[in-house]
Amino acid sequence: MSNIERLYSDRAGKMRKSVIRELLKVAQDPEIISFAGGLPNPKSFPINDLVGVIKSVLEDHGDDALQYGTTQGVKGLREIIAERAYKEGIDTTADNIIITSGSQQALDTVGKLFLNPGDTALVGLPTYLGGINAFKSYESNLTGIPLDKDGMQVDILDETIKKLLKNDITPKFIYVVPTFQNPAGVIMPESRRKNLIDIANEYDIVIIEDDPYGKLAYDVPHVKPIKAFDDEGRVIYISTFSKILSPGFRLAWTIASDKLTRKMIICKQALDLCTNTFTQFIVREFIRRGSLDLHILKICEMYKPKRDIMMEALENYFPEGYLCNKPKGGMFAWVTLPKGIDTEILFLDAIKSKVAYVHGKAFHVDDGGSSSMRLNFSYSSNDQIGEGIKRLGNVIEKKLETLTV
Ligand code: PMP
Ligand code: G9A
Repeated sequence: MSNIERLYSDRAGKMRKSVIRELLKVAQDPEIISFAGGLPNPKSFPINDLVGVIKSVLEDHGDDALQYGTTQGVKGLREIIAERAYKEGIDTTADNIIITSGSQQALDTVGKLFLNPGDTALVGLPTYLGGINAFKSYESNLTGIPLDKDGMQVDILDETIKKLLKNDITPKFIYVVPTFQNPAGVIMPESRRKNLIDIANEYDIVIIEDDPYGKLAYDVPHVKPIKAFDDEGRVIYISTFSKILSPGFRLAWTIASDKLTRKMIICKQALDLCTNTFTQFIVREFIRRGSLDLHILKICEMYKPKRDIMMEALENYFPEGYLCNKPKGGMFAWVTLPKGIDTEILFLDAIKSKVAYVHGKAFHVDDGGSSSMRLNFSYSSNDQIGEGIKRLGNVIEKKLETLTV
């Protein structure tokens, strides 16, 4: 009998399965209405347009599109991203951009670059669980900073850093999802973004700004990314085509200073040599034709009513005392239930009633979040949203009854 497990690294032992990835399997049951994964609506995919784009890429650029590319990524795509970033207030060039295999790869790269075993990084309470898992896989300690309705609370951040420094611990970076946060849905106002930069400057640490949802704005004007206020080259900005076009392409990008970009390119080389060249050419052509901005408008028009339907259904079917801020953009509502119902336990009943969500603990690096749940509103049809929230409301009502008897 082999005992290969004894040969595993310490690191492998500490890696955690992603609850979201596990739930994707559950959600494949067609009877289940899934509010679990942060999936775009498949009806939004611009399949007809892409047929034409892919044909022209193969005919006009087949030799390069099917070849290995540089680690940094296709220059034409990086140039277009730089132009688009400039319009959002980030003054950069193609040289400071790396195309990554999803922003998940960028998060892993950041972990690889900064985290020794035992190092500390600061993350939101709650925060994106794929970030937690990527940083944990480098055996780091993650310290949580609570969020309020404006995102990460910078006064608590400042106090926490001071305390850590007193104990001779220098946190390596602050990981933040400032715009339509995953999972809490909140947006950080400009003044707080500036405070965050001031704190990072004061303690000479890095900010990892993860921004997949910034373009999915339904009720608020655009807020400049934190990177726009970064005069010292300490923000690594990450964004992705996953939520604004297609996650299947696995295309995202980083924007960082020269020296950080050089280092991240080396970190990436061992991961995949280069990002998928074919999809880079496809997306470059799609944007060049002016199709991406139209597509973003289309998905915002599709998702905003879904958000509204979910908010209304929550009001109709959830018991009194639940808490949920109406998200102004993105893909998620964050709901906290009354009477300390444990959403991880409740999940078993929810699945029996054919409805899924992600329980709140999955997004916490402390033991918080046990009575919260994250509900995705982009993936399901409008009818499914109403029906799914009704099912979930019933499941909660039943649980409340057992708690009161
Ligand atoms: N960061 C955040 C905050 C996310 O929500 C996601 C996907 N849900 C990712 C990173 C990873 O996205 P991708 O790898 O598809 O770009
Ligand atoms: O499918 C994934 O793992 C990406 C989605 C992330 C999320 O649901 O937050």
